[in-house]
Amino acid sequence: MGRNYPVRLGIAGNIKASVDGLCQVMKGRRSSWHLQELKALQREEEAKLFQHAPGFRIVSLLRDVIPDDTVSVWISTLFPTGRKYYFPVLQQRTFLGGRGSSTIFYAVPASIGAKLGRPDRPCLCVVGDGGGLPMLGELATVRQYNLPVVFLVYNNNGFGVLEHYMKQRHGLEGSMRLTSPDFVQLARAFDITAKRAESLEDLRDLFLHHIRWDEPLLIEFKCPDFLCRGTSKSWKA
Ligand SMILES: Cc1ncc(C[n+]2csc(CCOP(=O)(O)OP(=O)(O)O)c2C)c(N)n1
Repeated sequence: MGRNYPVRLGIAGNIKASVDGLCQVMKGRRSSWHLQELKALQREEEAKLFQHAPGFRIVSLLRDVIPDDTVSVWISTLFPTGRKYYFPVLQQRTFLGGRGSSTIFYAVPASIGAKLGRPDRPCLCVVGDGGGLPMLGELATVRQYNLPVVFLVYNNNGFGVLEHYMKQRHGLEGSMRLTSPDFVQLARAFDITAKRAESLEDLRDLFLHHIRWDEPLLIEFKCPDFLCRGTSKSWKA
């Protein structure tokens, strides 16, 4: 204890007994946190995000339309860059994403593993065209084993996150563009049902009325660029 982090109060013991003991100690003490104030601040921040960070609206929309126990697997695409902060996780072990170097090729295979691990839960995989395409050969596996993962591919024909940085930091435009395929046709080539959404309304409608979570499915989301702009940095501004 104390080797990796300095410790102010070290407790070594059986977890249950220790937590029970801590509860006894804390009982009757008042928290110095003002929950009402914090809630008000949170609502204020969210209202700002709704106005200035359209990506936040997409993340919120997804939270609204997918079942609470959906296991969602993400890579760091442009719109979910704020997912770590703004996507409410409602049940344990339902939120997967590469941390640290945030590898973009993680989500597709990880979602297959997640579905196999918890076949009883819906599974949503969120990828960009850049991070998704190199791994979508795995659709063959998805088809072969009939794995009902829903893939949401945000296709902006580019490494959007990096395009944004290149523009902001170096004044370079267009350096991160990609020629991406038609993902609907690509999925259909694997005999996987595929749909296209071109607006937030389309996306909401698809999730509410056309997704049953019991078959492999791919949605290509071709959201207008301006709507999906935003990085975690600008979102917090
Ligand atoms: C394996 C790996 N290579 C490169 C990167 C650097 N990287 C971070 S985000 C990104 C672009 C992702 O593009 P895309 O998946 O199309 O999503 P978008 O940013 O367009 O929303 C890249 C290349 C990474 N995180 N992991």
